Amino acid sequence: MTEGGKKKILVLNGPNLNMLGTREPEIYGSETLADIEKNMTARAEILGYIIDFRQTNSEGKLIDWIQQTTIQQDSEKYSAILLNAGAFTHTSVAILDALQTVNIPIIELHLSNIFKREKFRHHSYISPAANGVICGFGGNSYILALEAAHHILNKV
Ligand code: CA2
Repeated sequence: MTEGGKKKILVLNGPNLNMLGTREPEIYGSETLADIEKNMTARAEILGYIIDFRQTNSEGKLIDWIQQTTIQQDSEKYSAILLNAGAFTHTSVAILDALQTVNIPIIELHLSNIFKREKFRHHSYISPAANGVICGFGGNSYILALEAAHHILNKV
């Protein structure tokens, strides 16, 4: 919760998502990650949240950020994690282990519909730790994930 009384939501983006909007628009859409952050921040403001939006290409950094949510002081605490782990979704037991120590809602999200794509993308190591998964709606997956977290946090 921030000093202004708003809940904070951590939005984590994994490898290569910094390249959004530069290629493969037929799969990922034409929005950049900055566009997505802007749209999310606008929606979050209406719903009464502060968004902390981050991207890294490093698996270790993602794990550090996830771990920090479990050790933060009250004033710094996050209310939910929204996670697009990129390709680590399909490879990382270490991210699953980190998520399993978290006791706030976790929404896994993807821009593309991973089930419509190559078979190796059909399996997610991280889904068992998530409250739910949203995929296939392009940049709008982020807004839908935020709405999902809002529903969980407000039990509506
Ligand atoms: O659909 C998603 O959001 C993914 O998490 C994106 C990952 C992919 O490995 C997952 O299977 C599904 C890849 C992100 C890379 O995005 C790029 C976008 C444009 C140009 C280059 C990379």
